[in-house]
Amino acid sequence: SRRFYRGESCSNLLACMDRGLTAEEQNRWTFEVAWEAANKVGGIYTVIRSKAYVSTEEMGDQYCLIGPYKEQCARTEVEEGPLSSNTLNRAIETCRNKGYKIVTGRWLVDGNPQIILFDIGSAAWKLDEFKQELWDKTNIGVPHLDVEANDAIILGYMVADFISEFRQTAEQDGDGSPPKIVVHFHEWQAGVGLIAVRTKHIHVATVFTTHATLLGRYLCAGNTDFYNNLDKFAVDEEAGKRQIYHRYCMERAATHLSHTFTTVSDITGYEAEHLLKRKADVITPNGLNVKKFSALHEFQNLHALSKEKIHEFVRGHFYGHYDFDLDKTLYFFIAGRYEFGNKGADIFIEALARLNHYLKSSHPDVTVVAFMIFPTKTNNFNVESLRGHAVTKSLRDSISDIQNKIGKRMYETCLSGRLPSGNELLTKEEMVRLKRCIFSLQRDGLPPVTTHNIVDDWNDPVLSHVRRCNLFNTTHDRVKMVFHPEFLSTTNPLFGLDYEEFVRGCHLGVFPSYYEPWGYTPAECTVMGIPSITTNLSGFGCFMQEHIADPESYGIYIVDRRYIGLEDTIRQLAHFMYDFARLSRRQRIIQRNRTERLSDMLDWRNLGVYYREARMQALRKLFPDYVEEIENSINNMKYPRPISEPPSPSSSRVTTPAASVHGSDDEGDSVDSEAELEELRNHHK
Ligand code: U2F
Ligand code: UDP
Ligand code: G6P
Repeated sequence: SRRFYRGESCSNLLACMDRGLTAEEQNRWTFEVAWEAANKVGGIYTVIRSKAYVSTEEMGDQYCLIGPYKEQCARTEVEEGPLSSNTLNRAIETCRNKGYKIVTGRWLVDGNPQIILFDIGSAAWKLDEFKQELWDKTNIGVPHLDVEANDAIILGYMVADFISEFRQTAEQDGDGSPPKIVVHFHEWQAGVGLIAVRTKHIHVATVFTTHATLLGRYLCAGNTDFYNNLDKFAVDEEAGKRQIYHRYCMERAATHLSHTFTTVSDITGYEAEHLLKRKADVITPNGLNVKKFSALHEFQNLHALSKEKIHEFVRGHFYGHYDFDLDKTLYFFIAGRYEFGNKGADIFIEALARLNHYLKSSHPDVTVVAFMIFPTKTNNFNVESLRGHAVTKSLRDSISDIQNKIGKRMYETCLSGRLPSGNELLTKEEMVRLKRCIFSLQRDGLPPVTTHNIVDDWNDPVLSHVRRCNLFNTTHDRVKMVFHPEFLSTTNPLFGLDYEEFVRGCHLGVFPSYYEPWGYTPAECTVMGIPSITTNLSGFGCFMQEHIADPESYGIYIVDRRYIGLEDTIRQLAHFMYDFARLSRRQRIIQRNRTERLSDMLDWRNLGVYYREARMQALRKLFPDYVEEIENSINNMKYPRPISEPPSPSSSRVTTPAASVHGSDDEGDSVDSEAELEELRNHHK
């Protein structure tokens, strides 16, 4: 259904002339407006930031980001200074003369894009005027108390003022032909800018992208049977009940006023069609800047290194109950915003309880440690967790001290020409010291489920579910639970690794979301070569299903939350985890190699085409003859079942589908026999 204009015959001269010209030669400009430009709030920040590299690669300084000035983030991420084009600088100067405080410069991220940040406070005195204009033109009234909405209005009108100035300046500076300007707005907060640009009749092409709908988020969080009722919701009434009617109106107005409307996935497109009443013109899936994660051939080694750090955490956390073999332990995890039901944490815990049962009865030598990383309110780390790490550290220190001394004694004895005997090596005092360490490793209770003191822990949804499912980390449990209610960082005293390292050290990411417009977490796993579980209700899951013949064999497990009942979903999830737990180390290594091979698909270098397509469609509304050559490399990527692959590593180099930019996947580790491949295949049947 997506249209690309490659190879289309030239219908007129102007169109032909545009082909092959640079953005600068065409006097073509792109602005991308987002609340989260150089301002980390949520997922949109990741979108804008990771995409910056390809955007500047394509358009150079004809590309510019726009957002609100948020001092904290801007001071550390933005290098201030004038922009490279005089046209831009003059337009900014005119706006500054109106009293607006505007910071310009370059964002210090890959691609180093130009950025314009508007200080909302500096135009706050015009709020009433802006609101009046919004009301006169659109009849949208915004309550005084909604500060976030008021800020969005101020930003929106400041941006529109700037765009209007810029267009005039660019027209004067150009060769007489009108400048081709696309302004791309993300999400409802930036969407007010789009409303202002259109109601002021500024002659620029506009694109609006929604990353989730306001109503969708609210309705899903409220335990509604969302997808089966999408066409039945009384949207105005539902928005009114939740006191977001005015926000909803702004979102809907931006959707309808845009020349091109896009959503991040088909599933959000479907949602928007019913809740915002417009079908998306283009789907613009979220990518990643794969270079950032590319560890060349190193990702398998990195896995082993990071896993060792997680082992160290586990030794400390489970001290006194450390009776399982780390070599046969698997690390599963779920992470993200703490939206318990939307992120599928409920069914994850439920399925873990079943996995526990399966493993107990059939594979009691395997242990699964399930990490849950969801930030919530805490009163810091709990004493039990800290103590565990202190006693294991003290044991480690004592041993390394004794080890040194033994070495010295051994050296002296050998120098004198004889071999040391056992009791010469380890002294009595040292034995006592070790015994004391061992005694301090005893504990009364069970290893705690959570690492922190959670505020109101009785009502915490994760803890309540864990209690209900009886997952208390007893010696008999094959599934152990660790709830870490804070995002990870290198300064974390328990883990000492950041989120990326943590992901690399794990075996499987589990993201069984119910509401997930895209879902960066499983995508990030994929580019790091870590298999993951996702669902057919997440944008990412559907995207993978559409492009890969047999996602499971590539380590992308897609749980059905759409066509089967909840009980069946939970059973399927438990079975995926159980199947995974039964893979041999070699099979896991093969699978990680395959997972990593999918990285190209998620790279902005390939996914950026959808943004280009959206911009072109918008420009064509203003300039019907405008044509741009866009090559869709995604559609040319083929990920067939890997079954046909020859088993030997040397020949797989030639036939590896869609060769990864990081080189071939045939590390010594991955040499797999036909029998093992067959086994892996059977596993997935
Ligand atoms: C949609 O995600 P959102 O941006 O709407 O989600 P948010 O709640 O705004 O933010 C989640 C982000 O917040 C970060 C975390 C995420 O990037 O790293 N964060 C944090 O840094 N500290 C905290 O304490 C809590 C959160 C949509 F729902 C997703 O499916 C899409 O992938 C995303 C991008 O299109 O848009
Ligand atoms: N994340 C993080 N630190 C953590 C756990 C998660 O920075 O300890 C990030 C993760 O890298 C991902 C984001 O949180 O980029 C979650 O984004 P996703 O698109 O999955 O969901 P959203 O929260 O945006 O709905
Ligand atoms: C990587 C390393 C191997 C290691 C393996 C462990 O592939 O390169 O040396 O044996 O990881 O895999 P596992 O799935 O057991 O953590």
